Amino acid sequence: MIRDDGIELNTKLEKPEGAERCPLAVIIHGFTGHMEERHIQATAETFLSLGCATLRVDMYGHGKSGGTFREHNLYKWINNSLRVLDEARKMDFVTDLYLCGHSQGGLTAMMAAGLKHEMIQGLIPMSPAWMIPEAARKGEILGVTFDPARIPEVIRSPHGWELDGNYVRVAQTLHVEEMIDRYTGPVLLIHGDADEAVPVEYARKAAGRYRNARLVILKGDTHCYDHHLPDAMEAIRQWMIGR
Ligand code: FER
Repeated sequence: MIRDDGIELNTKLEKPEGAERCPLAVIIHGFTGHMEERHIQATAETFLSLGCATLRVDMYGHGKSGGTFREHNLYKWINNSLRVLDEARKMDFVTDLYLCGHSQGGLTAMMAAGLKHEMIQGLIPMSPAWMIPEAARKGEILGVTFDPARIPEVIRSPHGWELDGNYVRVAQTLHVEEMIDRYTGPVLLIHGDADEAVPVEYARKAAGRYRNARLVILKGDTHCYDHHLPDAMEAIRQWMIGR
């Protein structure tokens, strides 16, 4: 557990066997997700197999962390990630810090990497949902539409979730390009070209804008790598070995 401004964040630290000092990868799940999802677990296992410790975290209002889903927003998630990175930096076995996030966690990782650029030796946004701010400015969130100038108190999805309107107000203020420009370290972007939640064009756009990026597109794969998860993990392995 790590406390962030009174909120308990559920975390899981795992270290590779036998390593005294090693790098550490912070791993962040997506919207409605948590640290035990198949693709998040696989990501942790991949880093561990490469001799890299992992720190998975359930973000505000998700998994076993404090806060409610309805009250979560991207400022809270970005603050959570800064707090977790500070905690990770203090662990005395840690050599380098990697930051990895899936979807909304990928967007969060991109924002945090911009804010803490000198602290992060590698950034791995997986299917990052970095169109959320743009979509929120246009009046859309996961297929639910609204007047962007008259944000409702609550956003209700046909899938059953409810989000406070503040989620949208916060999202509208984020300018991801500026945060991309602030992070000049190495980046690995992974994205399926049959992603149903985040268009693959956003991965191409991010790869073109980052100073030092590799882009791996998984042919025919979905948002959570339903078809080619081992290929997504192999992309991480190859990139890490090449560093
Ligand atoms: C959206 C598209 C994708 C959105 C969130 C996502 C909240 C994130 C998905 C994920 O994290 O898996 O419009 O709005």
